[in-house]
Amino acid sequence: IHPTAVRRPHAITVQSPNTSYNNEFITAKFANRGSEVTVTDGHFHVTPTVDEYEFQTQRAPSKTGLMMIGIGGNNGSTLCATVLANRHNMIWHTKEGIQQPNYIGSVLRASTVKIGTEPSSGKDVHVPVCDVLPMVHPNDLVLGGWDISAAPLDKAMQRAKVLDYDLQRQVAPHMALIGKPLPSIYYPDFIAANQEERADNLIPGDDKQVHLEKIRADIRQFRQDNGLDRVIVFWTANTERYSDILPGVNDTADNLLNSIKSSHSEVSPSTLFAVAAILEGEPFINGAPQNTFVPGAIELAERHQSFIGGDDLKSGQTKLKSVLAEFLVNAGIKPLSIASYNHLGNNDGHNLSAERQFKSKEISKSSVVDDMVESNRLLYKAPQLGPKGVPIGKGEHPDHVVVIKYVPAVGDSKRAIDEYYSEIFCGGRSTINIFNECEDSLLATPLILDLAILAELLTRVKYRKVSEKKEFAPLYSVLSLLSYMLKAPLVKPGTDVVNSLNRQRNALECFLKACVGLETNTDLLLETRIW
Ligand code: NAI
Ligand code: DG6
Repeated sequence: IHPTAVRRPHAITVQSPNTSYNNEFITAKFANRGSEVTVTDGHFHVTPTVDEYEFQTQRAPSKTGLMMIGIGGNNGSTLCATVLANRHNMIWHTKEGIQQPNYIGSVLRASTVKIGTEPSSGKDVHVPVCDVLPMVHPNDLVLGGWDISAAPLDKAMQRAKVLDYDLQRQVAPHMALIGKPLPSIYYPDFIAANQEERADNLIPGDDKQVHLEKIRADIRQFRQDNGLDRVIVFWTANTERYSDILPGVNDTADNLLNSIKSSHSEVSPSTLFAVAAILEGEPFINGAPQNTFVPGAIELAERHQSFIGGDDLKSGQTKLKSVLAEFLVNAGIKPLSIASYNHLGNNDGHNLSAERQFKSKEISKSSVVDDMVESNRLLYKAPQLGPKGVPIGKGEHPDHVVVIKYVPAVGDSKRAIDEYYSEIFCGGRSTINIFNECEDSLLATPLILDLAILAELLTRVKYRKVSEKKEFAPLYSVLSLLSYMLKAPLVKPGTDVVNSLNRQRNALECFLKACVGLETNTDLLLETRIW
């Protein structure tokens, strides 16, 4: 078995008065340190702050199902086939030789976190991220979901043309057991017209309230049939166009529920699925870029204390962009333009060749450098202030262009080309060009697994502020801790989006460690700097 797929018992015990264990829970005290800054006459007054919290994590992972909307697509079918290959420890032949299944590309299973140093050698000790807290093993996820295409999963896998033939051959009988996806809802106005011929597996009628009830019943049935404690509902279906945000329609939870009752045309399939999951108390994650989480959906999640996360899986080009842009800006170099081009030939590319669906993707791919630019007003001028000190526009910003083209011949193998053109010392210029070629669905699948497994974990974590002496409460509904895997992270309304990949990863690591009472990351390494 490949090390990333090995099943380990929970491997860490923290010996500290701040951390306690019983059969049911891990409870840990955590000091949340920060500082408050006020500015007077250009002078910054900084006051360190500290708030004491306690985290309580239920130790036993839930028996978890993953219901994917779009299960018959490239991501959905690849995820099912690779989990099955891992579960049955299949090996297959490729032109390179014998291949073993693994979970490479999963942050949880294939990357590590430093938990301290070994006293005698002073060497850092790293463990897999999934060992910090008890998490669901991906092999144990019960898989199911919906698709507007009736192709059974073995045929859907063939259609996707992602996996080697020898693996497809072996996994096909297992895929056939998952069978045909559940019928889904199809409102043609939301995805590209070129998808119509796929739509042969539909919940009949056009009554959106009836559709909502049917999706809710599907979730309940899946939970019951498989004896599940938790179902993660995941949108990995086609990218939809943006929904218009209309006062009285989708701006509040009640308006959204009424709009579903009256089958308002601006309620998208993805929002309907999100509402179904929220009302069932199950986490919903949006792996595509459209604005599924209209304000009414966010308010509904808050009202039901259900968990939501999104938007849009961040697999290759955007991940690299958030790293490179941060590197350049933090090095004091000024990107003047970032021009990103990609072409691909899978069904996602076909759908994105339509203008309105491309627009959704363009928006999510474009926001990724905003916080880096905003953090450095030495390089980029701040926006001018209007009346009452309100900023006008976003201020100076690099030119940022995103192009996507559909080239059927290359299938799932996406080509991404990026040019970073920057100002350097005393008027100089630097150009960095990147060419990346990758199997899109093989990058996306581990992200879907990580998101589902983290979402399940976060439903088991509760917190309380020590000074308030209240009961433990669930985390806030919008799971911004999932940002590392998402291009346009959804965050608590009114709070800033963090795009920096390093900061996103750091937040996740710090949170997991805080839940077991370990200090947050520090690279101070004081002992190596002093006598
Ligand atoms: P795909 O086109 O192969 O699969 C989408 C599936 O969704 C299709 O089987 C389609 O029939 C189904 N579908 C469409 N509307 C539906 C509905 N209302 N209900 C149920 N099923 C529906 O696309 P792929 O490559 O699997 O990507 C899925 C989504 O993930 C796309 O929106 C894509 O933009 C997004 N994404 C993919 C990434 C990747 O690297 N593969 C990365 C980032 C996002
Ligand atoms: C072409 O842009 C298709 C898209 O679905 C991307 O493959 C996907 O959004 C991943 O994008 P990125 O920028 O994370 O590689």
